[in-house]
Amino acid sequence: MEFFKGIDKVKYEGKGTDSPYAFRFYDPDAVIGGKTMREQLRFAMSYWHTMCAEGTDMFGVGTIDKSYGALEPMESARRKAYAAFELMNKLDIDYFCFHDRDIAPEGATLAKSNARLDEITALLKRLMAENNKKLLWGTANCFGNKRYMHGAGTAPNADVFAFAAAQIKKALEITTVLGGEGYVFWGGREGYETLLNTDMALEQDNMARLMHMAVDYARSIGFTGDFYIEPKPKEPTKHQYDFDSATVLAFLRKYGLDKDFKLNIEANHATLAGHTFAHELCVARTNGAFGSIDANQGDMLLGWDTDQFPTNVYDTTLCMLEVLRAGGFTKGGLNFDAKTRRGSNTPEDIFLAYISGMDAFALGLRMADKIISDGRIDSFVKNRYESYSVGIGKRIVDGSATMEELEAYALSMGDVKTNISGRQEYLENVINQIMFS
Ligand code: XLS
Ligand code: NI
Ligand code: NI
Repeated sequence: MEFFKGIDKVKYEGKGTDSPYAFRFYDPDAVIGGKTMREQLRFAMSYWHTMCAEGTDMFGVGTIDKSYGALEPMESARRKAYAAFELMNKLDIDYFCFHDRDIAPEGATLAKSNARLDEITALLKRLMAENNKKLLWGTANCFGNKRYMHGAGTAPNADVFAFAAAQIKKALEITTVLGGEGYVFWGGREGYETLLNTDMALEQDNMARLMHMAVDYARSIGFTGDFYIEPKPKEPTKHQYDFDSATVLAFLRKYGLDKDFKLNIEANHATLAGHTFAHELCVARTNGAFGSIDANQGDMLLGWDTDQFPTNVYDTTLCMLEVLRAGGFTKGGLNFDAKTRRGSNTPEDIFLAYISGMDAFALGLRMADKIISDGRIDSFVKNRYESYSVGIGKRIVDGSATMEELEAYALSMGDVKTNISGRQEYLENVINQIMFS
């Protein structure tokens, strides 16, 4: 059964093409920065947005039919699986990511939900082998069901904690069966609305307990992938505990989880936290915690997670610059945690959206590689900190300088004589010169 009729396999046709269903910049086999673009970018399809989200919002019903012609939920889940692989094949995407509840709808009991997951997991495993597709990461949806109204791992009710643990246990099992290269904890409703009813210390201790249990269990059943926390500052709760990269790093270190977890950075979550996407990536990278990316973009005029397909090439360029500086992806990749707008409600829109996102990141990779080989930015930064490579600066960096010595040095200096320009405008123009040359 073909679900996306009339759309052929999307291919690289280069800048000259006039086809909307072609890649202009994503040439999977082209080598950029020492690896093929396919290996550098590791694109993934998000099951929830692409296969499931129907365009509902606070003010209206769905506008996009994602039943795939089925009337019954499990039949729809089976068809979704086939449609997902057709879509990945046609877009030449190697990976996908899912929440447990995206692939199979929740049943009346936990046991029934698990049986449904087993059935669809077996189907996915077969389709993955037949189509040579891989699982970038799995996760559990511990936020949609009403039982999680006060959170899951941070719920005030121990029964809810237990239910979440059971759900995560199963999600770890199916992720392992499917050879998942990662497992994500996104905070969902792990946060709070008011301190008047909240024991913040206990909630965070419990979240860490759940993560320790999850890591130990996953390793015991043979999961060899990476664990990620995906920071997000707000929405759905007012205060999400995993606010941003720095906050998550502090949490991981406090609870001794920093050896087990890396970060999954989402562009739209970065801007919600008042940071740039590149800032969040840089914090992760410079702390040895860069893992994976949820590739999307927000709208700077809106204060929520709009999860739009990424098209801003400055952002994808600065993102890929961080990725290249981190040495590239290992087990992570670029997961399009993005959905078409409610008004873009046809299957064609989904293809056009992925093509624009993939091309925007392909351009970003090409530009980032050019910026590195151009060398002007890197050498400017290197020179800017030159004073730390000799004399007193070298002693500061070595750790041998003392307060007394620095005081004596400052006294002898009189005052600081040179403070060179940061040349921000020049550097911004260098980026433009490289990008548009
Ligand atoms: C929601 C998150 C979510 C995670 C996976 O804002 O981005 O989709 O990526 O649970
Ligand atoms: Ni995300
Ligand atoms: Ni998000």
